[in-house]
Amino acid sequence: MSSPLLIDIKFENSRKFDRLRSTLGGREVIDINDGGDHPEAFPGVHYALVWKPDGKLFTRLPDLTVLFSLGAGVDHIFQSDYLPDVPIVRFVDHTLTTRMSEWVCLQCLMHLRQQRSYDRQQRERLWQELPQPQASDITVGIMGLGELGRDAARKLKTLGFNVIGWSRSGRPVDGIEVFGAGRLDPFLSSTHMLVGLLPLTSETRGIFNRDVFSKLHRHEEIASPVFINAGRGGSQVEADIIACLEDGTLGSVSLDVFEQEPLAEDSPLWGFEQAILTPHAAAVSDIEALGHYVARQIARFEAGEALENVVDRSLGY
Ligand code: NDP
Ligand code: OXD
Repeated sequence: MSSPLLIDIKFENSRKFDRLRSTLGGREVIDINDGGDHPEAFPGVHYALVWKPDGKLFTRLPDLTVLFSLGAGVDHIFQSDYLPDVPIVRFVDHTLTTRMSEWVCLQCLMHLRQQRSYDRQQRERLWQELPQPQASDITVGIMGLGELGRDAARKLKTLGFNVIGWSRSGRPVDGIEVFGAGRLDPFLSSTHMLVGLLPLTSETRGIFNRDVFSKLHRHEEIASPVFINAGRGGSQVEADIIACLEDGTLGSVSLDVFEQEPLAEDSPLWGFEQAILTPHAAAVSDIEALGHYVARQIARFEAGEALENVVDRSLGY
């Protein structure tokens, strides 16, 4: 008999849950957040799909065999002290990747074309041309060259930016210079716009700090250096970002992720003209694409084929 799929996602409405269920080919789905009366344990449940799960959930799943993440990131899963030794499959999906690249390209262009300054000029009814370097005058350095970083790199290149990248392994990526983990300083000193697309792990926590920002390359004609982050807020030190915006070490930022989410109403970050903030919405998982993906992975698993996009637990991503 096929195992149910248990879900621990806090859906904002039941329509999303119904859309997810409709993609799962009739498999029984248990939504533990539906307000129903659920048993203490779920024997016979082999699969679970989670987003920021209750840490103790796994103690209730004695037969768990494969764990799926609603998102590309899995730091939310590693926070549990009760994580069983089962494969963790993260979500890798074309539409997610495409939308992330749209967000990254949009931010780079916003800063290149000084849109925030033009917004102010519009409010002030001021007719004034600003300097206009072209994309090829700017080097975008991407930290994290995985599924998302590689696609963003390709699209930024198409827009004309010089693109370089930095990753743990330094694995080559077509068409861009890649710096390995030990070559962070030369990477930073060539970079005008720093893009963070890193997973949150013990190694990347707090990596975007004053020391890193102070090594970036300034372009005199735009509000630079620029820091753009859509990886995880835990990788950035917000007190340093604020201080660096205040003293000019950073010219402008775009942030989609924050140390605490939602961002506190009294965070000074809200108030900077040169800070573009979005509410962890750079690339939201499409619920139907997710359902199809999970169904396909379960079918592979049950046919004895390898699961895809399994997290390396020793690396944490
Ligand atoms: P991948 O696992 O495909 O890529 C991760 C990249 O980071 C790899 O290039 C990896 O290096 C690099 N990396 C990891 N650890 C280190 C380290 N210690 N030092 C240097 N490089 C490191 O992830 P994705 O591209 O799919 O996603 C990246 C992150 O984006 C997710 O983990 C998630 O946090 C975030 N995200 C945010 C979204 C949003 O809406 N804001 C949406 C989706 C994802 P190597 O190539 O050597 O392995
Ligand atoms: C993800 C996210 O990890 O949306 O996919 O943050």
